[in-house]
Amino acid sequence: MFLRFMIFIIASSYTYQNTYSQGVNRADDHAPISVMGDHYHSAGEVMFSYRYMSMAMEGSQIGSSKISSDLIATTIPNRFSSMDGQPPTLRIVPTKMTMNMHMLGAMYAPADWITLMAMVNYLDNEMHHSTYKGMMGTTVRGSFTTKTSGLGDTKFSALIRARETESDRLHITAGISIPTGDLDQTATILNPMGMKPTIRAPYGMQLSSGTNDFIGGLTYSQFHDGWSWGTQWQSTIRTGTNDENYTLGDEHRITGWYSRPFPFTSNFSWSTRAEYFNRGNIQGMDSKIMGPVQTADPDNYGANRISIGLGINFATGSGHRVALEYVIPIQQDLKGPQLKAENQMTLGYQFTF
Ligand SMILES: [Cu+2]
Repeated sequence: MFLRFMIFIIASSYTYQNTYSQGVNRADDHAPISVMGDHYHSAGEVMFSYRYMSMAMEGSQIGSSKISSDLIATTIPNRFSSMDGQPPTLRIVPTKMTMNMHMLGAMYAPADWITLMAMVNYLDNEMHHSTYKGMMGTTVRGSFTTKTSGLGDTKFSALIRARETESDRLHITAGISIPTGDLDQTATILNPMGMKPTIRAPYGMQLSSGTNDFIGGLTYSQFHDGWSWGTQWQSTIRTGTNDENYTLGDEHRITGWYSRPFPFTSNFSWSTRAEYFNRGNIQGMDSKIMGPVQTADPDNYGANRISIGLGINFATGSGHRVALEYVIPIQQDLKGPQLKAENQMTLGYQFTF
């Protein structure tokens, strides 16, 4: 019995050591699944991937303080109040939002030093609102849900290998996001007077930035026996102004993760991760987006967020990978009122050959 146990231990740790150098066999060879462009490939390799990301938002904040729907409806000024029929305060309040994203990706390395990456996105957004009755007071007239969906923006990047040793890697990401998504999505709302007009959906429900955006980043990862870690900076810089006369805020992310293969098998690994995210406000304005609602104000989009994530990666060793990561914000500072993030789940499948 004891002997059999010892043989098992030795055999397992032998396999463990054997698959230990970085490569397709080690599950933590890739970063947690929500991290984009985290790895490159060897010359001739092709990878296809599918990711599903779902983000939930609920309740509003100004800065880092929560604010109730009643308080928004009775005290926060409506920037369009000087226009005909517009109430003085924000009488329509978003209560909840879910953003679902399906991402199809392809990677190909024409040479060891460069990996090309393309990604197509399909977005599916849903926002719930409460509408308050008339110009003042806290009587709720009703609620309504708006939905938008369709193709998002398409991204092309080059991942350039800057350093690779037995135990660490560094690469540069340079890419562009092409505005293939729609900027003119509409939604039927319930207004404070009880009418149900169909109008242009707010910025956060549109499917595109409408501009060509530059993507830049750096990724470093280091591998040890029994653990690995990595860090990535990535920014999206908008260029110019879109057809509807505005520019979304630039986005910056800095993240770091720590991963460990499971005992006795490097096919599974788990990870913890921390991320800092910053997004600027919208510059300019779409003249068709207006109303007594926080999402119609381009000044309510800036955000600073610190999140932590827990993930699991599985690699078969024959080129298939499945991974899941769950992320929750631990601190957010929002230009607002703005809906606060509650959680984000990403599930991914990758196939390399
Ligand atoms: Cu890949």
